[in-house]
Parts: sequence; C-alpha cells; structure tokens
Amino acid sequence: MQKNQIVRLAIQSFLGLMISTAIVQNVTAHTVLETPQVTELKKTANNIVIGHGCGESAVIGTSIVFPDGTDSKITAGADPHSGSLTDFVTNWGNLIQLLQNRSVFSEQDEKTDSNGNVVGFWSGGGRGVAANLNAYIPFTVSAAVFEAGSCARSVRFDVAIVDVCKITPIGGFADDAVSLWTPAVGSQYDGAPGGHAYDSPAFLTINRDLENNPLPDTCGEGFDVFVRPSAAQIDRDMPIIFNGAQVWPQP
Ligand SMILES: [Cu+2]
Repeated sequence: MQKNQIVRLAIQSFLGLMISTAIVQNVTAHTVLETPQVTELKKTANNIVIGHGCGESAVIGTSIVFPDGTDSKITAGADPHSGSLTDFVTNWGNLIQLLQNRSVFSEQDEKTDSNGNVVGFWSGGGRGVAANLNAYIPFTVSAAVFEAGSCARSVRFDVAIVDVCKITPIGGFADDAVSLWTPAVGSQYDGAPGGHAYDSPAFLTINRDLENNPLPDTCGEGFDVFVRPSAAQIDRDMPIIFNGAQVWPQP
C-alpha cells in the first residue's frame, strides 16, 4: 500500500517534470538544423528549422552562412589549428546545395564565394512564417570525406543564421526585427551579449565513418574539430542580394 503510493507519487512528479520541460522547450526552440549530425561519405537531405518569430513578428526571410573553411577559426581538440581545414576534411568547399521550395518563401538563392562554391543561401518574400509556427528550408549536404591520415573523429561547423522579420539597416536590428542565431565572432551580426540566443549558432556536425575510414592506430581516441566562420566572412556573406542589389540589411 505504502509502496504503491510512492510509485504513484513518483509517476506524477515524472509526468509533471515532462510537462514543464515541454513548455520550456517550446519557448526556447531556436532556429536549428533538423539533422544536426550527419555521417561522412553519405549525402544527406536536411532542413533549416525556423523555430519562432522575432517576438510576435512573423519571419519574412532567412539568411544562412556556413564557414567557408578558408579563413575560418579551426580548433582541433582543445588547441587552435593554424593549418588548413583540408587537414581534416578534404572536400568541404561546395558540399551545400539549396533545394528550391516556394511553400515557405517566394524567392531563394544560393550564395557563392569567388570560386563559385556555395557558402550559404537565403530565402524570403511572400506572406512569411507566422510567429508561433515552424518552417523548413530544405537543402542537401554532399558526402564529406575525412582525411584518412588525420585523427579527427568529428568536425562541427557553426552555421550562422539570421531570421528577418523587418527589413532594416544593421543599426536597426532589434528583437522584433531580427533573430540572430550566429556565433559571436566579432561580426556585425553578433547581437548584444545577454541578448536572446547570443552566441547560439546552429550546428552541423559531420562524424567520421569509423568503419570505412578508421582512425590511424597512432591516434588513440582521436579528437573533435570545431570550425567557426570568421567575422569577415559573415559580414561579406550574410547580406541578401536579389537581382544584383542588396535588399537586406538595408545598405
Ligand atoms: Cu529562441
């Protein structure tokens, strides 16, 4: 009898905890990748998941920047890595491809670097995403190949995303104008320390295929690699250019 009561109380408090956790998650569902972890040597379909509006304001567009690997900040294990990203991933340039889909926004395009490699994309226009709803922006990630001789067991990329609710100049960024899901690397899109989601980029982690591309014996456990875009790259690649003109932020 006493034991039954204890069990019932335990179940009740567990359910209570689950409900309160669900409420908290609902409020803080930031914009992320639907599939934040993928495996080397496999092409994967993915989505940017727009998590909520800018406060009560509808999202009218979104702009995404992946680290280009050229001037990115690379950390190997706990140590800064001064060498190239190709020491760990041999083919990072141009693995991202935007999939056309006008169900969320009416316009979209990729962003490319001077070599024509896709470094991000944007989507915007139309009636927008209601502030209380989620939306998917689909894209693919082609098969990444880990450098066989490296000790990297995973590479995590910080993905900088800005959800736009009002078109303003950079100086007009406020909580009802933009949601900044960016790494704080000193770009104009950092936002303010302590602000909503400050320094909370989305992540794309590529895990090494340890069966088909095992770590060299000398590696032991191996290490994780972290790649953040540079401030210069975010400043260059975040603006939305439409028909040759910058439409966001207002120049
Ligand atoms: Cu949020």
